[in-house]
Amino acid sequence: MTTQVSTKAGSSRSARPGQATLITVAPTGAESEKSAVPALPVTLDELVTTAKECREAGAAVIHVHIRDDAAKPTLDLGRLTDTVHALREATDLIVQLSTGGAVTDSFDRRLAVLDAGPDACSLTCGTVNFGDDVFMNPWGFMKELYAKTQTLGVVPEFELFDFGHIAALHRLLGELGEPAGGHVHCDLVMGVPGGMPGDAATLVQAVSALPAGATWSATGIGRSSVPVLFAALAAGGHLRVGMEDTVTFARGRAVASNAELVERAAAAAELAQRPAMSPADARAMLGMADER
Ligand code: KMH
Ligand code: ZN
Repeated sequence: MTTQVSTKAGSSRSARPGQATLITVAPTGAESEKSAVPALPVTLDELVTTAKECREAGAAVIHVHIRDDAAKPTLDLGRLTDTVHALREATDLIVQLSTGGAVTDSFDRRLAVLDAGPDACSLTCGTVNFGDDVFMNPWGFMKELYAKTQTLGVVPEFELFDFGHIAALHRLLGELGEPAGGHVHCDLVMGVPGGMPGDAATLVQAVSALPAGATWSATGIGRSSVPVLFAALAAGGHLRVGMEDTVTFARGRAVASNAELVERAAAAAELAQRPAMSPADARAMLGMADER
């Protein structure tokens, strides 16, 4: 594994021509209501079915938020653990649990997510206005969460909603060292009301500020999902798509399933001559051990 962790911005953050595209699916999130979005997978059965369909369509990673029996977001540890096992049983996808949860979740609950034994987790690198809410990620919490990923060997994906988050990522790596797996992988989350806008110029600027040697994906929220997808491919990045980020496939047309978002991403990646990456190749890229 060629690994370079640097706290300085540098070059070579883009995929080589012909290198495959890592596609992450984020199927559920914590924000949409099942009653408003009936296609949203909220039960374990629905999530497993979605995972299989998305794997078939070209996803290599699944970013997981779960719901309770009333379809409300939960970080219940037993449910999270069962979910990790069920997804592993049914697919070879990399299972990445959200440590962001919902804006109402406590720091303690968010830290405890790692005890469910996922392959990977999200780790947001700073607080951000989040629509009418605030998504809290103060420095002390970030550090504690990152240290726990290192102790448990869970591979973090650094979620970057704004430019200050990139500065905080450099600081985190400088103070605590390299992540589990030794490789830095980031996700630019663009177009959140309160975060950086989802457009090509912003994406290029953000990528140029990432640590040297880092790989990155990007996702655009809502109407920025398609422009960010094409900008990410053009700039040599990887992709995240899913109903966590958009519930509209095209103007006036609701998303029918997560799989159709993955299919669209895989088709665009194929056109860009960087076809979808297998989970095994994604594990190698991220410095992960083989399937657990
Ligand atoms: N639901 C958002 C408040 C993550 O998964 O780590 C946070 C979020 C980020 O979705
Ligand atoms: Zn999430």
